[in-house]
Amino acid sequence: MFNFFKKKPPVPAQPETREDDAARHAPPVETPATPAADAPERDELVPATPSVPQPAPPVEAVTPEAPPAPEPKPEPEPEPEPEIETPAPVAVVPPAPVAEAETAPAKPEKSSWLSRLRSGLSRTGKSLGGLFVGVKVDENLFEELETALIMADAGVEATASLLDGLRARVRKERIEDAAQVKTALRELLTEHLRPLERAFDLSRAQPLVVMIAGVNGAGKTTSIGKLAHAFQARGASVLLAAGDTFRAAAREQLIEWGSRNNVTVISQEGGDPAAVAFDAVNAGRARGAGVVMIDTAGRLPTQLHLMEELRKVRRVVGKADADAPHEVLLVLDGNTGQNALAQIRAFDAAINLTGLVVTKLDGTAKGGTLAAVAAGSQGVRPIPVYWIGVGEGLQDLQPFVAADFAAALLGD
Ligand SMILES: Nc1nc2c(ncn2[C@@H]2O[C@H](COP(=O)(O)OP(=O)(O)OP(=O)(O)O)[C@@H](O)[C@H]2O)c(=O)[nH]1
Ligand SMILES: [Mg+2]
Repeated sequence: MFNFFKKKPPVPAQPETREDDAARHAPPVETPATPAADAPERDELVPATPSVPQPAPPVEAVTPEAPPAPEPKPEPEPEPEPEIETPAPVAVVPPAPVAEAETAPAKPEKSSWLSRLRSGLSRTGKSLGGLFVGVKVDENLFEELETALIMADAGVEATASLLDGLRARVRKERIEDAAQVKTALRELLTEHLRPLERAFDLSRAQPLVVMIAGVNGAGKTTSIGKLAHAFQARGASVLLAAGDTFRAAAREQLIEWGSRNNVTVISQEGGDPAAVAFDAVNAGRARGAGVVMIDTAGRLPTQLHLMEELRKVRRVVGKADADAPHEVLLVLDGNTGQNALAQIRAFDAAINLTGLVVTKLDGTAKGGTLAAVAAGSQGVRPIPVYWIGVGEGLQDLQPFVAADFAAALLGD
């Protein structure tokens, strides 16, 4: 447990955090007590309410009662993280009892989530895959393919490149059978998407600090819950930071995921998301956690002050650990279509993304957007897609595999 109220020795200078904005997330001012002389330095991270001085809301570490992994170390105190100390007035909420089936669901068969991906992308699968049935290999087929790829949100660059490659191959190999053209397209699509396929390296830092951002409702919090499960299965101890301090429900949602996975959640009622992230990284270091995942509130790229807030979270995390965040992930709703490219561009400009998580591919997504990302359409960098979401369950986040995705796009 931590004493987040205890006087903290000077935190490394935080010039940028002092300059920060009036807060969207400022907590309600109920007890306008003047901060004591030894008020925690966190106050520097909490946006001030202009006229009324206010104490920093308490940071809570919601820790499961008997977690297997992150054992609070009674002593010794870690040198560089003085604010993470021993017991204190911190709320420790034991996890709600969870049904066995929820905590340890049977590993789903690959075929089960693949078939969900296939059915999620079936709109594109039918329109693209259907073109090859009982037709001659002629210019008409190529034209229809072009239209279908554009309709699937693949974008003009990817569509042109795929069709050029397909035409060349059909010519070179003298393909006359439509089914073989389909196979060739599948191979070309796989190669086209392959640069987005990248394994997530859990071991390159400890703790590995992962910041998660995205527009409202994209699936950030749910994905964090699923990732906590996956990382634990790979032997990593996990700590979560409820950086969406604006909505109580958002905090509770993350705490619920923490409880399902038996991991500690650092949270704070109201206040500054950057402060929560900062504390979580320090807590993760003090506890020897393997991964710290920072949830953030949803925001639109057009909400410039909220994008600035996200930059601040990233900056402040870097003050707790100079190399952090090691991964900055954008969660994209797979149903978003071409607008996803604008989201990638804007979030990348603000916080320098290292990866994507594409959710809700079990719904009615067209899926072609990833081909557009791979082609660098509309000025996006081809950022790796670490995972795809294919359902709401704990196991429904799967690594992105180019060949599987290409097959689903063609209805195979
Ligand atoms: N079918 C399906 N639903 C998903 C998937 N991922 C997330 N969801 C659902 O999408 C909804 C929103 O998910 P959240 O995780 O709360 O999204 P968020 O980005 O944290 O939302 P805000 O914090 O409000 O911005 C929830 O109902 C999730 O269960 C997925 O891969 N498939
Ligand atoms: Mg959320």
